[in-house]
Amino acid sequence: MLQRWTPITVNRTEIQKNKNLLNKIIDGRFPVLIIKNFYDVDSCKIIAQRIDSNIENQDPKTKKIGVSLVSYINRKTDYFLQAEIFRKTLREIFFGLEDPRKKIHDILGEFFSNKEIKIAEENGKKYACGVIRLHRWGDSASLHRDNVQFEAKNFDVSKLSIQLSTVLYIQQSEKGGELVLYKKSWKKSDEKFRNIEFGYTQDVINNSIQFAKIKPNQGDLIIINPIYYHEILPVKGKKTRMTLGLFLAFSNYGKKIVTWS
Ligand SMILES: O=C(O)CCC(=O)C(=O)O
Repeated sequence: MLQRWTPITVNRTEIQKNKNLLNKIIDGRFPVLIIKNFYDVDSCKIIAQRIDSNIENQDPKTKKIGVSLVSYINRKTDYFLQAEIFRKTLREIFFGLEDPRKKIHDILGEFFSNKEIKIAEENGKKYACGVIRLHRWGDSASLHRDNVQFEAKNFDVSKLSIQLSTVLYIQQSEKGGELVLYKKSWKKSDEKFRNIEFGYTQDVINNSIQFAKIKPNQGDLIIINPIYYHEILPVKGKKTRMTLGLFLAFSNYGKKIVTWS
């Protein structure tokens, strides 16, 4: 029997008093930290409108705007080239609004006041900062986990031992599109359950584990430990599910937290 694994939900103002919340996400005691009303809803609407009117019209099949490192594991030069190209695109999308990526950096600064928060850099080149993902009617993301330490050993960010993932909900779908997190973290022997295209078969999570189901809510920010298996259920309805994703990583004793996408 699947059992609930309960999320932690807070308002932005409660973070100062609860700085150790992220430790509970890192060690898997809780599946997700949901920060309610993190980013202005009207700004979310403007961003969604810009995506709808510009990007969607140009290429209605686009699944993402921005660069995701896992798509460039063996193409490091291309990754850094594309990161620069999309830096400009994302700036245009957020133009005149509070940049949500800066706001994410600021909140990380509140959690980790003894560390410096910076976009990751390697050989003087900045990593990509933020990827907008679009899920339309019928789209889903099958069971997967994210772990740069295993996946992208030739990038410097892979040397950091603790990785978290932040996701800002820019727009939710009318129905469906829930994020489901399972209390099962990835281990190397799970690779036998890997799908050819993407993700893992359901066998990787046996049916006796806890899970959490999160309904995206415009303006909320979630923080998860992405080594725990998760999936996005199929989106239903005409409204595109839109998110902004950003990873962060650090080591316990290092002075820096780096971010990338
Ligand atoms: O969009 C979400 O709710 C979760 C995103 C996700 O699955 C991921 O970043 O790996």
